[in-house]
Amino acid sequence: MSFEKRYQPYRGPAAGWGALLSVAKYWMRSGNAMKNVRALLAVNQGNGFDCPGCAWGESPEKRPVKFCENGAKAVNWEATNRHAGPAFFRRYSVSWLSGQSDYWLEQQGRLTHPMQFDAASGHYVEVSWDEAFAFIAQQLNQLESPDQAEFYTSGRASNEAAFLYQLFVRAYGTNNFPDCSNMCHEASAIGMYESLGVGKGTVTLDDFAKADAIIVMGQNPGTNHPRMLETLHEAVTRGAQVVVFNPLKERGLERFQHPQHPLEMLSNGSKPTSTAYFRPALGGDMAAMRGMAKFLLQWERLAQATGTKPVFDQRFIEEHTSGLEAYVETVESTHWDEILTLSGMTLEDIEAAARVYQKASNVIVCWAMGLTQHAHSVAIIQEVINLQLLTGNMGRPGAGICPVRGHSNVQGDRTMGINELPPQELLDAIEARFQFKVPRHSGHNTVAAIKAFEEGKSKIFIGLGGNFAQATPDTPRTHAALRRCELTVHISTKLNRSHLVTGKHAFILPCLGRTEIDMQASGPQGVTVEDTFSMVHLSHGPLRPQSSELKSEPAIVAGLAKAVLDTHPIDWSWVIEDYGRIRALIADVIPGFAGFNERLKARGGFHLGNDVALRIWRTSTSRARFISNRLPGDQITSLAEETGDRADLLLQTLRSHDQYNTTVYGLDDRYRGVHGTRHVIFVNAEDITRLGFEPGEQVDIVSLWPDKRERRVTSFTLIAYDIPPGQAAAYYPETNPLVPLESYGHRTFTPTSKSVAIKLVRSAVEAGGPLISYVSVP
Ligand SMILES: Nc1nc2c(c(=O)[nH]1)N[C@H]1C(S)=C(S)[C@@H](COP(=O)(O)OP(=O)(O)OC[C@H]3O[C@@H](n4cnc5c(=O)[nH]c(N)nc54)[C@H](O)[C@@H]3O)O[C@H]1N2
Ligand SMILES: Nc1nc2c(c(=O)[nH]1)N[C@H]1C(S)=C(S)[C@@H](COP(=O)(O)OP(=O)(O)OC[C@H]3O[C@@H](n4cnc5c(=O)[nH]c(N)nc54)[C@H](O)[C@@H]3O)O[C@H]1N2
Ligand SMILES: [Mo]
Repeated sequence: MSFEKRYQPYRGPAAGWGALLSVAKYWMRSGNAMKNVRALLAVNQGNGFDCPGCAWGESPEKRPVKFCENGAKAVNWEATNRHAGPAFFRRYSVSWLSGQSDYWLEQQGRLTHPMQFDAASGHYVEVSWDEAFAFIAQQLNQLESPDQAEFYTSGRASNEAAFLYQLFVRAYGTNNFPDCSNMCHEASAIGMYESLGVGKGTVTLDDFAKADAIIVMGQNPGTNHPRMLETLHEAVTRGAQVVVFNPLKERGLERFQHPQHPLEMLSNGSKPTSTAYFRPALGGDMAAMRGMAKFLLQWERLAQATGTKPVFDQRFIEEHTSGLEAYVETVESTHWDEILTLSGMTLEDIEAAARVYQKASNVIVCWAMGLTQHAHSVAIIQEVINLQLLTGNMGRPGAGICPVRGHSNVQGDRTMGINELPPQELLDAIEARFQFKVPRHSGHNTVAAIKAFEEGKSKIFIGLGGNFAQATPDTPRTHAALRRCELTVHISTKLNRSHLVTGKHAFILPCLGRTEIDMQASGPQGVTVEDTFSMVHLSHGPLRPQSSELKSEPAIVAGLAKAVLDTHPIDWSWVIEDYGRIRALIADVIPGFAGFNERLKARGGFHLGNDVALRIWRTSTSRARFISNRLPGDQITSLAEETGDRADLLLQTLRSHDQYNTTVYGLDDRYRGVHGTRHVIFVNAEDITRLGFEPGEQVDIVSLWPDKRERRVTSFTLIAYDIPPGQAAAYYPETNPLVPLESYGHRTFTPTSKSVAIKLVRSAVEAGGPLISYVSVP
């Protein structure tokens, strides 16, 4: 792997040879090459395990290879032969480890033993599971109120682990369930619930094969959902339209080389993955959709006047929707100049997009973080839905909406009840089944949890996976808040920074990963997950555990629960003997899971069903609702009014090709041409000149916010990049210190990671800083 710092634009297709080489590199680096071939071949297979990468679904048909480059990185990352055990922690103190990069920390390998922080020596020291559980239980039982503890979940946790966790926490007495979803697809869930009565995607993989237009908004599947490229590629090949809305020209959304097509590989050929590419302003998609709706309305009127084929689906609108009149009024009263300014698109582009949309009979709209991490994200999602309702593209084959989920089981975790605002029906069902008084008041989301720590109101943090300290906004402030805790506990596979941001007491509880055999009293256990398409299936790890001391996530949750609650409300040890017993409880409580154990026997699992797909609307009007929201104002201008200071640029924070959220696998971002460093900021060449800098120069980035706190990250190299003027992009989590804790989405509380107002300041350049060799864009 190259450590040379270099920028050189990439011209090849996505996937293909580059991906194959990269798979080989990570595979060799895992130190477990032979063992991991077996593991990789079991990825996403009927009898294998669910890829711990993204939540894209898999068709049940048999194929020898069902993983992608980044899935292979995730597997090799987990199934490494390196270990961070007791000897490692004797050698390195927490303060020494804190000086290392996130990349270095995760490179140290798998955690092998439960560890307890010893404040006197400043080291983590080995502890037995029983002692750990007893200590944590004593701390939890000692709080004045259960609401002083926060129970975080990251979306890799299985259904079985998540269900037990929520049962334990509710029986303990709180709904404080901050989770990664709060920072991710919250806007999709809120927007969709209100408009449609369902918070999940309405389509399955089959629908993609039937769509004649697929719109991909605010998403970079070439890196984050690589298996989706196959779907897009197939769509383009059969003549469907694939329309992209993305300010960046993401390589995977332009060309793709199929790594499993020998001819394409040998001829080094490639095929397009899109047919049209539009580049909106950050947060400009709502305005773009509004513009499209304006064209559709105009054409509908023309069709009515001339008696030609209608544009709207009048029958669907009449039978199934409410709120059309108010929406049409809103569309009409939105002025073009506002639409053009906010969307950052030309009238011609908006018309072209509307034309493609109008011509297609079946349209699917997909999206990810580019739509959900803005202040007005709920309104963006609802505008997408409004458009689909006008044309009846909802609840029929080949049409619908698809919020493409992030973590492999983030959707399942919500289904299992990881929710700080639980639906009353869920609480009723838990109460009826387990006969205890469940807490009814709402709990803390991620931002509220950080605030509660900061104010000293919450005192215990327990994390089921994830990397809370790094994934969350306002990093130094969040770290300070976590340090105020009495106790921090992390259930993890690998070392990360959250383990080093300790409360007064701290524990690391190491767990089995997806790739490993989970042996319990009744034999090896499988766990279940739910993908983006609401398919639920079993996952069985094929590899021997990395250490005999590891426990599974369900076993750790049950161990904690037993220490806190003994056998209330269930016999925690008994259910761990056979996870079928946990699934039987899930079947009793969670809608859609009746006969759970039986239904898992079907190849590829089973579909949970989706009311929208059946045109059943569980909304306040019992119909699909057009919801009219106002376009937001210009963010930089309104912030300038509040702060008296005008930002240079609007920054989006995103993922490189070599990372999984806060886990940094490597320092390259192949498709964006960056090698050997992550300390770069992508800015348009004109903006670089306008701001008085030169490409390749080092800058500090500061963000603006009314509270006037200093938020700064230092020494980022300026890359002159093909990005719309006024915008910038840089990697997460390095830029999280710039995201103010109070800058979150309206109603979502999702940090606005895709729109941060920033200024650039010349860095005091240190010798040996991140200067990189620079091949400029021709
Ligand atoms: N290999 C790998 N796979 C992953 C992850 C990973 O880190 N690595 N993370 C997982 C998780 S948890 C998630 S949530 C997903 C994330 O998947 P993505 O959402 O694809 O991830 P990001 O890197 O945040 O990319 C955001 C994309 O949206 C575009 N964008 C930003 N702002 C806007 C906007 O205002 N409008 C439009 N139209 N586009 C915009 C950016 O240019 C970029 O292409 O991936 C999942 N899969
Ligand atoms: N600025 C900015 N911030 C963001 C985002 C952004 O785009 N920009 N994206 C947001 C999004 S979409 C998300 S989802 C969050 C992600 O937030 P998190 O889910 O909290 O973070 P991850 O980096 O996915 O967590 C990685 C850690 O999980 C642990 N882990 C891995 N596998 C397992 C396992 O099988 N079991 C257990 N118990 N632990 C495991 C490892 O110890 C690893 O270090 O970040 C959010 N933060
Ligand atoms: Mo996510």
